[in-house]
Amino acid sequence: MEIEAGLDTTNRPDEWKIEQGMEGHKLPILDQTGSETLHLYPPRPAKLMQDEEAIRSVGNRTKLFARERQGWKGYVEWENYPEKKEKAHKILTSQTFPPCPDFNFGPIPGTNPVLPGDDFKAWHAALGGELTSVADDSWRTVLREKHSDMLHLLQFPYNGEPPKRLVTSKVITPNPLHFVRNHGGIPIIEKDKWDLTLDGLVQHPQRYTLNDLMDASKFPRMEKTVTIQCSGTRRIEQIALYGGQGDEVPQAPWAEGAIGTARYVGISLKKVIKDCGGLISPAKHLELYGVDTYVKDLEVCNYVVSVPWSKVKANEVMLAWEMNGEPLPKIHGYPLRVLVFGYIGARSVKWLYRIKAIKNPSLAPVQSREYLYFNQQVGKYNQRPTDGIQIQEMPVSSAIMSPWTKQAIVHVGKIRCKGWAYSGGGRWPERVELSADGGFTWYEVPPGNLSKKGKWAWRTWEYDLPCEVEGWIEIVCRCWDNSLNTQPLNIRAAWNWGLHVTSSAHRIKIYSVNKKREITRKRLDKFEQLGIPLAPLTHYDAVSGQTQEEYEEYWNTHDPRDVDD
Ligand SMILES: Nc1nc2c(c(=O)[nH]1)N[C@H]1C(S)=C(S)[C@@H](COP(=O)(O)O)O[C@H]1N2
Ligand SMILES: [Mo]
Repeated sequence: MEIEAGLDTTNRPDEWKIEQGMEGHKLPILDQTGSETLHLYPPRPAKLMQDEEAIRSVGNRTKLFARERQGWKGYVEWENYPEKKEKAHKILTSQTFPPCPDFNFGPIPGTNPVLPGDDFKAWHAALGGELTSVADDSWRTVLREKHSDMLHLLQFPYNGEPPKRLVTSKVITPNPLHFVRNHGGIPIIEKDKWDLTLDGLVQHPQRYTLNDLMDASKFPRMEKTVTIQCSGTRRIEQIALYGGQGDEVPQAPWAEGAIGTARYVGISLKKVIKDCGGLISPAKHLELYGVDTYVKDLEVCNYVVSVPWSKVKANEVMLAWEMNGEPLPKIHGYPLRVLVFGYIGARSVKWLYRIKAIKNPSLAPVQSREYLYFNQQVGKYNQRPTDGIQIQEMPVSSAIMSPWTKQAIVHVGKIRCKGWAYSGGGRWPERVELSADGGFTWYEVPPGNLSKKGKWAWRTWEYDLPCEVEGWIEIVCRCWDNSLNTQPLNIRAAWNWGLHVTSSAHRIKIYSVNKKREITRKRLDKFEQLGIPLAPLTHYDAVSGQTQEEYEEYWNTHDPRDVDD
């Protein structure tokens, strides 16, 4: 075939990037089911549609989705009103919304907030009523309660984590730096207007005010140091390896900061159940209701999950009103939240208002359709919720907070490292190990370099990792817990479509510049004399490592490069 040079092109300007897999969201899917391969391109966004008549037929939204109770700003009760849920669903399905950016396969914006959450904002606006101002109110609460250096992964529903340097700067995470994971808005609840309903399969259903629950003569106080870890922690490593489910909210692109540790004060849920006369058969689970509104598959609900009674019975489920010596911040569930020790963060319901004793694990979407851990060969086109393991106890994991991947480090034989280690289910880190050679040889972090043990808490650590070599190395961190569980050695081994529980050993690539070596030391001195900055690593500087005389002198005194025969 003759190829003519010409100006006409059928390429798109980003052809090369697409061919190199750098714009995965623009790739056609190849359909090879027939004799010819078909290219299935992502469709252009269709024009937005709004069926005004259908929306109007639902009725007055301000009345329909009104605040259920005075003093509970941002609260719409959905679970008691199936017909209200249906109407909300009709509103959301009678129109289309602008598509959201694909951060999972495409580029992640370099902004803070990283993602705006436009779809959730649009859904809230479309529903109206009490939800109208929730997005703005929530952001105001973030700005009021959170550290100004927080990395806002998603503006609404708010999801944010501290930057690496602040994740482990304290063993107890200061409240403004504790990560936040929300599925909906942040309700603003007046403590004196709040109460908790306990119903379902209990002998005597009850309502409790906060003062009732704080009555120490009735419910003994409990004070615990508890680490909350989101199952999405370190998700970005799975995303970087392979694209997974790209749904914006459940899949906030967390790094290592979706974990935090605080000292909580409250009571054991078990005592409250006892106060209600105990469970009635066949109750085996407790369904926990949060005030906030969550939209899943355009269905609207309150945030609802469940925990098994066996966990409650062991006094491992706490109702807490105090966090690090302060009333619970609004963003963390004021006035009362649940803490399920050693479980995935998703069970620790914030803005708790109802507990219902039930027979089986909750059918609510967060419990039954999300936070599921699938086999690696289960993905978008062959997934059924019943195939996933319901994530409850968290496995052992760890992370290096310093240095960062792709950093160059000038050192004299040891690289200063810092990080955290955690294990769920009442197990705790016993040993943290670091490798400077990709996981072949392991150094133990001296036990004295780990923070104190706690049954339900992480341990922070630091270590000067010996490193003799120059060049790119991979530092790996892994933890062994007290049951001798440890972490899979690579991401692929634990990769899953839902991008949950990135528990593999944490790997970072760093460039080692070892000043203990004479050649390196001399060369660094030369760079300094010439006033050439060290960064960036990959910049070429025309400074030879040898003078012409040194070069020639070498060949005069050594075997030549070439041989004659
Ligand atoms: N009511 C309510 N409770 C909730 C959530 C939520 O969206 N709504 N998110 C859960 C998830 S997934 C996690 S990881 C933790 C995070 O707790 P934090 O925001 O206090 O760090 O809260 C859990 N409790
Ligand atoms: Mo979570």
